[in-house]
Amino acid sequence: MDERKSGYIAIVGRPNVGKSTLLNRLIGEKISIVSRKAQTTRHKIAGILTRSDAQFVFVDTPGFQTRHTGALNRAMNRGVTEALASVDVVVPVIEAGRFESEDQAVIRLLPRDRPTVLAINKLDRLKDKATLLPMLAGLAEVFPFAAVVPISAAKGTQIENLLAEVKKYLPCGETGFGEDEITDRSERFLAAEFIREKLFRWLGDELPYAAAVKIEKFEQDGALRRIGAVIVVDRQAHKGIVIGKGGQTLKRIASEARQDMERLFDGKVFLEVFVQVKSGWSDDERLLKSLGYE
Ligand SMILES: Nc1nc2c(ncn2[C@@H]2O[C@H](COP(=O)(O)OP(=O)(O)OP(=O)(O)O)[C@@H](O)[C@H]2O)c(=O)[nH]1
Ligand SMILES: [Mg+2]
Repeated sequence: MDERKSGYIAIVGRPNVGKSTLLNRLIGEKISIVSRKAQTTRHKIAGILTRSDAQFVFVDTPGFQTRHTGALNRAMNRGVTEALASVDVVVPVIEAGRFESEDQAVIRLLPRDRPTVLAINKLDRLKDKATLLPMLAGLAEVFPFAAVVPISAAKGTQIENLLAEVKKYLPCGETGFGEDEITDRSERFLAAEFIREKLFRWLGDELPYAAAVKIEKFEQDGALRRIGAVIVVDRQAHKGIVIGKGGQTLKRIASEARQDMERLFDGKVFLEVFVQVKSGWSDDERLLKSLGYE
């Protein structure tokens, strides 16, 4: 019987602190999408790291919303509170040198009965490392953290320290995932997410929030995958922007997403992407369900 340490760890925090970057760094593969814009992650996704002595199941969550309302944001916040309720260890993420009221709001949500290891991310951005000390002292008064670890998810700094602190609080028991499993999500889900990441990269500041991605076809033929996807937008005018002049924007989005898929799936991908207008999709509970929002 396998009696390693194993358990679930929720990664939570305000939007844009680097939660998804951290998840990818922890498991060493890109499975969670990242962008410089806030509110990139919309769905919980687990990343699994299996070592000889422990299995860590990290759950990346959407950035917690304090300002916006609407069905999509409500669904995203629900995902965060559900994750907090069901994990063994909590890793809240904040940014070095930047503790805001939104971070405070996340700290208020944390369950008091769960070991909580705070990660202070983007250490590489901090010019004067001495400013960390007063920050650490202040944080100790905010919440009884089991440990506080300054890290850089982007550079990979102090990640082993974070893992060592988390491991201390994992229960012993049977591991739930196989040795080579890296996520709880399907390739179909990941394919949609990779496309959504490119929308964030190529589509200005507003449009990515008004778009969703749906996979309509996913067929596997040996090492070849044939994938058909639809980008759902809110308005007719958005459709033209996504397609771009002579189809250039859509082509770039599809090509970059396909490369990410081929890397992760380790096989060739034929990807077709269309654009469809569905007004009000982000505030329509039924439509949200059909797009995979629980
Ligand atoms: N300099 C620096 N930038 C980082 C670091 N970690 C993440 N970033 C950047 O911060 C931005 C946000 O990263 P994400 O990983 O998408 O942040 P997130 O917390 O998952 O954001 P949401 O999903 O929107 O809540 C991206 O531009 C990352 O490249 C870090 O350690 N150092
Ligand atoms: Mg994210």
